[in-house]
Amino acid sequence: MLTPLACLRASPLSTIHIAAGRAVAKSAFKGSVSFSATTAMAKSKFEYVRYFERDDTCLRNCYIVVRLDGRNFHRFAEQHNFVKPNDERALGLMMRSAHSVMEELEDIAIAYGQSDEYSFIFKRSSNWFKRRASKLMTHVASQFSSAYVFYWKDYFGEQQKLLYPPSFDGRVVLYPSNRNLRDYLSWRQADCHVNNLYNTVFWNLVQKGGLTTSEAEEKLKGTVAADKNEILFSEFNINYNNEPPIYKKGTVLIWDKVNETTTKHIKLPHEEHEKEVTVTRTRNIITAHHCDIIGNEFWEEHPNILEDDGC
Ligand SMILES: Nc1nc2c(ncn2[C@@H]2O[C@H](COP(=O)(O)OP(=O)(O)OP(=O)(O)O)[C@@H](O)[C@H]2O)c(=O)[nH]1
Ligand SMILES: [Mg+2]
Repeated sequence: MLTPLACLRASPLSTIHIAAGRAVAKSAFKGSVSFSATTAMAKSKFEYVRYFERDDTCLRNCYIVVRLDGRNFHRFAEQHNFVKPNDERALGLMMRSAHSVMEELEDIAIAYGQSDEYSFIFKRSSNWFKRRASKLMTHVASQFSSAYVFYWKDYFGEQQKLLYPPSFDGRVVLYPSNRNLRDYLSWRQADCHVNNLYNTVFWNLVQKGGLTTSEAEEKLKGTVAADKNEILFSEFNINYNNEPPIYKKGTVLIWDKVNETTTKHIKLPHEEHEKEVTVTRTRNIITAHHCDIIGNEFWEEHPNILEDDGC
């Protein structure tokens, strides 16, 4: 078998065709030649393959939503002994990973997550990576995945080892108006609510009520939200409204401005002693909220998340 170096040496130079411009040939090592080039340098005959690349620039003025979803997390949760139906460690780790995405990548105005999914919303005016969908999506997915692994131990400790590398799929969706974007986020939060209510009743029936999973499934067939609330209350003394907001509402991450006050000791040139001075500066930090985003209140409290529709 040829080593990579041997391959390089063996490659026939005649296959490298210089169409035009200046090329500087240098002897890199004995018996082989490599090319270094100026920017004016031309293209090899292979260059045409670039034109097979698809233009995936996202339409201007639209919000760019990148949604990630854990691959086969049903199995992943089982294998890593996630608490049913909600594992605080898992939700915390998802939040930490999303935080890392917002910190590292530019122009994300808001993120929303629940279960094994997170949506990241790039500002409609963003020009990050020239709005190329594949670049945006892959950067989000890889940053999120590596953060998930990197911070695993902070949430699961030494007892629960990470048994295999998790992965997340990604998709890009464009929304042209504030209404569309809000409806998208409302859709994800409504999904969180519906699933969480179902899962809360289901696992109470199984874990506390002693039903098998099929019996619990059968009992819940055809029930509406009010029926599920009733089962929780009458059979398990649980008021669904008092369940933790992170389970019921998911997690919203946004940028917030905070004032940070620090004390500094300054000595002016013509003064004998140091002076204590308080300095206040405004910093942007990411904050987490587990609140309703379907109604208007959240959006009225944070008017800077959405950009003007008249762009
Ligand atoms: N026990 C437990 N399971 C969770 C938790 N969060 C997510 N999951 C699991 O992750 C699944 C996420 O749903 P899906 O994304 O539809 O299913 P998936 O198995 O990831 O399948 P694909 O996304 O299609 O690959 C849930 O059905 C749960 O099984 C949690 O906090 N606790
Ligand atoms: Mg999934």
